Amino acid sequence: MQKVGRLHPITIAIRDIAAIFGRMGFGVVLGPELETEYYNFDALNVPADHPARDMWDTFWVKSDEDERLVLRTHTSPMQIRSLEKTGAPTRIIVPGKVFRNEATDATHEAQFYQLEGLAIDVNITLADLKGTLDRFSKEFFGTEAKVRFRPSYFPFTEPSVEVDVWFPARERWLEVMGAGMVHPKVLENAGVDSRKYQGFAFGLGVERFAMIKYGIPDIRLFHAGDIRFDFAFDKSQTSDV
Ligand code: YSA
Repeated sequence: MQKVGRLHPITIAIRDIAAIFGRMGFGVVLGPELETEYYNFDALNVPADHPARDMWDTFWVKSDEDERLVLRTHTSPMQIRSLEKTGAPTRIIVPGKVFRNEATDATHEAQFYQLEGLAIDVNITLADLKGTLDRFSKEFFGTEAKVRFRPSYFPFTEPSVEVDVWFPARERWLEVMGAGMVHPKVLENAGVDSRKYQGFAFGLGVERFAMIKYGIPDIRLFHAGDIRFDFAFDKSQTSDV
C-alpha cells in the first residue's frame, strides 16, 4: 500500500510558533547559515576571547575572503542584519538551522533549529518580554503553561535571562531559551539610536519545544531519517496531521 507522507515535526513546530508570533505582529525573516565572524560574534558584542569562538564550539569554514566564515552558532546574527536593513521599530522572528561543534546526547545535537525573536521600539521593557513569552507558551503548550526567568549572561543582552517553561504533564520546569533586553552596543552596531530605542530579544531551541509538546524522548530521532519515527510522537498535539 502507498504510504502517505507528512510534514516533519520540526516544520510543524516552526509553523505553529510562527503563527502564534504572527498574531502578535511579528514578521518572519530568514538569514544565511554560513555567516561571517563579524555578524556571528563581533557585532553581537561577543569579545575575541569568548569561549564560544573556540574551534571546539564553532565550525569554522575555510575562506578565500579576508573575513573568517562560520556555520552560524545561533540565529542572533539576524538581529544585526535585519536592523541594518529595516531600522527600528521592528518586530521579527527568525527560524533556522544552527551548528555547534559539540557532542550529541538525548537533548543536544551538533545541528539543530533555533527561532530568534526581536522587538525594538520606544518604551519596551522586560515586562513586555515576559508578557510576550507567557502568552506564547500558553498558546503553544496550553493555558496551564507558565514561564519563569532566571538571571543569566549573554554579551548581547543586558539584563540577560534563561527562560524556563512549566510543563504540567511532567510537573517540572524546562529550560528552553535565552533572552534579555538588547544591549545598547548591539543597537549601535546595527545603526540604531540606543537613546531613542530599546527592545527585547530571545532565542529558543525548536527541537526542545517539539520534544516537550509531542513527547519525543531523544533529540537525535529528529535527524536520524528513520521513518518509524513517524509513529513515535504524539500527533494529537500537532496542528497538521
Ligand atoms: C539570548 C539572548 C538574546 O537576546 C537572543 C538570543 C539568545 C539565545 C542565544 N543566541 C543562544 O544561542 N543561547 S543558547 O546557547 O542558550 O541556546 C538557546 C537555546 O537553543 C537553548 O535554550 C536550547 O533550547 C537550544 N540549544 C542550545 N544548544 C543546543 C540546543 N538545542 C539542541 N542542541 C543543542 N546542542
